Formats: sequence, C-alpha cells, structure tokens
Amino acid sequence: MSFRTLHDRGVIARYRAFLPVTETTPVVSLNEGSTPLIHSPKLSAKVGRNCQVFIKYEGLNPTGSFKDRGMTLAISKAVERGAQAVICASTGNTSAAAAAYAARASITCIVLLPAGKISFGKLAQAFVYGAKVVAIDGNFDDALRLVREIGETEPIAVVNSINPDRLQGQKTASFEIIEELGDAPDVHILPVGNAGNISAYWMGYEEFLGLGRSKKNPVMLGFQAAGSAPIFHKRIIEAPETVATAIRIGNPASWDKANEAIAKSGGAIDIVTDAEILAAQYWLASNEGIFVEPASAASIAGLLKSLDPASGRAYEANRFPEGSKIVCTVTGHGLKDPDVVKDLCGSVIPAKAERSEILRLIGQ
Ligand code: AN7
Repeated sequence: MSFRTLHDRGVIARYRAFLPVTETTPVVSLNEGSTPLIHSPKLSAKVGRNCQVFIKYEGLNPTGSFKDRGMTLAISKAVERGAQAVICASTGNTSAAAAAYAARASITCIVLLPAGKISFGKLAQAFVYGAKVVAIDGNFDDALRLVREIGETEPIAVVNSINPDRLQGQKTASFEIIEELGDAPDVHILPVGNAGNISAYWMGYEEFLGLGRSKKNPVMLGFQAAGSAPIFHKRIIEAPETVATAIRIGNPASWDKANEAIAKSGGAIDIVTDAEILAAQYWLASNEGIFVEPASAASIAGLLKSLDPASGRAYEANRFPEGSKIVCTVTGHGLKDPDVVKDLCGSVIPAKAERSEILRLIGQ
C-alpha cells in the first residue's frame, strides 16, 4: 500500500513529465527537492546596481546535499532494472545519498571512499544508513576508476554521475529556480568537483528554454578549489588537495559537459583558495544565517572574487547586467563537516552558574 501525503513531493513526483520514468517505475523517494531559494540582501548590496542574489540551499535535502535529487532517480531506475546492489565512489555526499536511498529500496549499497578524506558527518551517514564502506588507499579519482571497472563485470549498478539518471534528477534544481523566479536567472554560480552538477543545471536550463518555460539561459560560473582545479588548469591534477574535501577531485567525469555549459552560456570556470572558501563559509553563516559545508561556500567565495578587481578573477561581476538575478547554489549542509570550523569554537566564555556573573561577562 502506498501512502500519499501533502508532503509527498519528491522530484519524481514534481517533475515526472520531464524525467525518464514510466507509470511502472518504482519510485524510491525521501521527498527530496523543493529546497528554499533564499534572497540574500547583503550579497545583493555587495553586487550593487540593483542586482539580486539568491541562495539555492541544497543542504536542506533529506541527506543534507543536492545528491538526493539524482539519487532518487538513479535508485528508482536501478530497482526498475532489477538491481540488488549499487556501488559508488564518493567524496562523501554521493555515498550518503546512495546509502539512504538504497536502504529505503532494501538493496545493498557499497561505497568506495578515499581513506581519511571524508568528513566525519558523511562517513557516519554511510554507516548509519547501512552501507558497506570500503576506504581505499587512493583518492576519489582512483575510487571512481575502480567503480567503473567493477560495474563492467559485476551485477552491481553504478550510481555515480556517469550514470545518466543522476544528472536527469539533478536538473530539477534548475526547473525549481525557473518556476520560483518566473524565468531563469541571469547568472548561476556553483561549485565544481566531478562536474556533474553544473552539467545537470545547464541541461535543465536548456530543456525549459526549449519548452518555452523560460525566456533565457543564465551565464554559468563554476568555481573549483585552487588545489583541485583540473578544468581551470586544463589538465588532470594527480594529487588534488583542498579543505573542501567534497570537491577534492582531479579528473572530473563530466569535464566535457561542464566545458560545454560554460562555453555555450558565455560563462567561466575559476578557482578559489581554501582561505577564500573558509572566509565565505563563515561570512554566509554569520551574515545570512546559512551554514554550508566548505565545498558549497566555493560559490559564495566565487561571487565575491568576481566582484574584486584585484583578485585575478576569470569573470568580472561588472559584466552582470543592471538588475541581474544571480543564483548561487550551496550544495551541502554545514553540519556535514563541523570539524572544519572547530577553531571558531574555542572562544567560549567560562562562567559560574550565576546570573550576576553572566550579566557582567556579556557586558549588561
Ligand atoms: C557539497 O559526493 O563528488 O561537480 O562523491 O559534495 O557535481 O561533483 C560531491 C561533490 C559540490 C561538486 N558540493 O559537485 C561526491 C561528490 C558538494 C559536493 C560538489 C560535491 P559535482
């Protein structure tokens, strides 16, 4: 028996007509998607010229990242094809989503992670959702190579974004933005790791433009971490490094698709340093109340870099037309990786449990 409720609004339910599903596809959903598009007055003021900045807060998906949009599709289709097991390589968020949706579908999930390079929150998710967790002595790119090889010979469905169902699900974020703004934004900024998401957003924007549901496509601006920037440098990075472990990727699977999105949209790919990423993460949390993980803050750091003439930016924000609508996707929740902000947590004010002392200490 299936219980449908007011909240039964996963991305397959909302966008069924635009997705590769049929009446008989078994929908495996956790009511992902329909995430908030939050106006940022302070970022809008920084951009100026009547531009408006919106944050697409993907950390509010069921497992705390945008990966749930693609995973509902990938797991539903895998189950439809009779899969008993799925496998993925991951920097942490894909594995969390795969493990959750596989649990819901009652199938086995195997995740290959780069040992020691996954935030604890994400590792905890893989375990608590019941995945088999394999930590390899290698990086994400090695893990993805192994997953591709295993997928070719074994009866295990690969649910990385090389599986086209993943990008189909992820494109729904563009649909939501178009419906909320009444048209596509002028500029879309997002972090880039394996480059699936920028490719999926572009696919979604192109699709709705083709259907007459929007009137334009945005300029796509992608930001990689400076130590993990293969697309920016136009070469594979053998030993990628960054504090933003989610995007610690040296050989992105959707490299060509990302380049196409950037070229066709008149956009750019650029880099942000770890220091810029962490500063943007703190700025967004302490100024707008939105706590995102470091990889996600790359989009905010990227917008700030584009505003700064001294930054060596690849795209100048003064090219945004007057009154532009700018969307920054923030891809994952800050609570995924609290260790990264632990230095901020050292300055507690010790006090006796006494009203007068507390008032004195807080300057009242
Ligand atoms: C928070 O989970 O690749 O460019 O294995 O977790 O589509 O790869 C995560 C990627 C951005 C980059 N922000 O997106 C994985 C994984 C967060 C992420 C990205 C990731 P893509």
